[in-house]
Amino acid sequence: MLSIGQCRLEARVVDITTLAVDAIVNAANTSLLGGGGVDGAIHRAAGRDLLHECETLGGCATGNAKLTAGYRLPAKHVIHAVGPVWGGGGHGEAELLASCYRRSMELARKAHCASIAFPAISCGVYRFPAQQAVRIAVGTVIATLQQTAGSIGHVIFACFDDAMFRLYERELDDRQAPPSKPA
Ligand code: AR6
Repeated sequence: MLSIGQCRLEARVVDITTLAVDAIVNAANTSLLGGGGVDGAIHRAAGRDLLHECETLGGCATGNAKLTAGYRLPAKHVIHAVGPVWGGGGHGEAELLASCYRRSMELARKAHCASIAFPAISCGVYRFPAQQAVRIAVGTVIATLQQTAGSIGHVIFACFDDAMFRLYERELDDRQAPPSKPA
């Protein structure tokens, strides 16, 4: 766990569809019409009404995100972020992934969310190297929190397996400021 100002950041091994937070982030594709992985799980748990709202959104560019209601999910909102497909690293993948986290935080703040949970965007079917993705995820969320004091007091990095959880734990630990020396 790590605190940045008033905000708590933590990693958990959990199915993101079970989290009763103000917003969960979906690792979507540009159509926003569903797919496999976490996207499929979110659509299954939210029900058909989520798809109907997504159909009105006109898709979403890579690196961007769009917000919907959560419908039958315990989460109030879903933020559909479109991560880059890993193509070796020379196609702006790192910046596009960072942009997903920035845009998701921005939309969550605009919707007055106090809590948000992220999956490891692009780390499944899109094959982004996990360690680099985790560094970008944590670094971008921290930078966003430092730049704008907003409503968000709790960020959860939802991991599907222990290996991913350990990467987030290490990254959060590494960014913990060293305790100040006694006078
Ligand atoms: N809760 C938390 N994490 C999960 C869950 C879950 N229920 N299910 C999977 N993960 P992926 P991508 C993890 O493939 O790489 C879809 O078809 C998973 O272990 O879902 O961004 C979309 O429609 C991995 O660490 O997303 C797109 O076409 C992470 O979530 C495409 O896949 C992301 O894996 C997007 O690919």
